[in-house]
Amino acid sequence: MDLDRIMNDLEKKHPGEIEYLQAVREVLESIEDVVNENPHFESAGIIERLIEPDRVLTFKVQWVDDNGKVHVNLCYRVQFNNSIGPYKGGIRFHPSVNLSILKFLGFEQIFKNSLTTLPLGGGKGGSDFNPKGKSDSEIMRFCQAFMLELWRLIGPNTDVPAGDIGVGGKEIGYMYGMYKKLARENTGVLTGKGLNWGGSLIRPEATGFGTVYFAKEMLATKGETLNGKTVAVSGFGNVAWGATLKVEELGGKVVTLSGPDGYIHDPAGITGEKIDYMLELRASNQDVVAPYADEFSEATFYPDAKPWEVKVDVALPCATQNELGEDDAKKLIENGCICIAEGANMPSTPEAIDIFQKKRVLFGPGKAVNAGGVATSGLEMTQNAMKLAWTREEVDEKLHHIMISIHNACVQYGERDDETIDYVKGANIAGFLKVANSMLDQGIV
Ligand code: NDP
Ligand code: 2IT
Repeated sequence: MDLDRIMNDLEKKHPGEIEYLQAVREVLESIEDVVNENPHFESAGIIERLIEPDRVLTFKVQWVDDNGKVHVNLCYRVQFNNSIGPYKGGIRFHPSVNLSILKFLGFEQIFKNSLTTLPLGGGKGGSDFNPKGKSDSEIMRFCQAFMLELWRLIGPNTDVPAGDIGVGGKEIGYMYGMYKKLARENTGVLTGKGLNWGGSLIRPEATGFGTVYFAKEMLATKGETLNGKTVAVSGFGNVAWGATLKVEELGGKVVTLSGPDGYIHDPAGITGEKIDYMLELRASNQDVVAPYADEFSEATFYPDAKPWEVKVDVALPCATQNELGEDDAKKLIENGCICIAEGANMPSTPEAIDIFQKKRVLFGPGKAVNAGGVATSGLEMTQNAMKLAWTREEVDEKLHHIMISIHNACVQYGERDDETIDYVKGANIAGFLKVANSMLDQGIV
């Protein structure tokens, strides 16, 4: 495989799509040897076919705010690859959303979904709509207008969106209501639904729980557990919340959370009612974590800084892409951090990953670590198809089992000669092989 030629061609076709090019390069670097050992992948053009999405829908959404002002937002759905199942992936509402970010997320989703062991293809969608400071009625009107366009492209066996940054249970509810009205059907067309209308127990917690289950498996390879460990978490959203809950349950202590305004350090630990307070902060829709330090006096707020400067054993970046750079990685290592597990998608920059890999600390990439969210979405689709609901324990057990299988797949394909594990390589190869072989089976379509 001529990696440089492929990347040069891609850069020429999609100049400036930084995140997308970054995600593709990382995967191609990992799978280069496997592709070279399997010439039939090259003769079937698997790589060139895999790195471009099947299709991208771009549309505008116009809506009216509570004061009668008209707004126009850019919206997208990227259907990347459906070789192993219907397109599946979240919807992100954030002012930073653009095609590059959604293509990187859709591309990552192909391999992540493949790792879950479930029949799920890869896709992603979203809008530059900013939910911050919007009223419930404004969010409802926007979600309805968004679905008015999107509904023709999706379906329970075609493309099944879910939440991501800025899209949680509330937004999924408004979108589902509009889809149901337009399509005149009640099906599992979206996941992350409310428990009363087809949602799965554990789905809200699943990404964070899965992240911690994966970190637990990583630590076990070094004979370590989470018990007594201090943990830095970034973000204060859905994933950060689930991860904090599970770390507490397993005997660890989360001491940070962060937002776009800075980070909170709470050496006493973010436990019990403080974890509930994270939900309140998030629901306040104001995009700041600073109020935590007013509410709990043992905590300190550090404006415009990141939690990676705090001395911890484990780091769980759970906010957004490229939030952990080279200097942050150096600080974590200097302070003795032994395990970094990515709850968010691509939160570490390539330079940061390079440092973690060279220092041989445990580093788990997002597509393996945070796959518990989409895996539990897959379990929600199964329950919807059966028209049955599993108990909390049943879903949690299945999720736990899936995270162990993903860890095993990373070990199988990522073990280095020195017996340490390259989880980036392991996850990319394991995820790739299933998709590439399915593409071969199905011909050039
Ligand atoms: P939420 O919207 O619930 O939370 C995102 C959190 O990150 C918020 O606290 C958000 O603040 C914060 N954030 C966003 N940008 C920044 C920034 N530049 N600096 C610091 N904090 C920031 O989203 P999720 O928890 O669902 O998503 C978090 C990450 O996890 C994303 O990378 C997402 O793709 C990934 N993920 C999510 C899954 C899910 O099921 N929800 C599944 C797998 C991965 P604000 O938005 O207010 O700026
Ligand atoms: O990045 C992700 O895996 C998600 N946002 C969840 C996708 C899903 O379909 O549940």
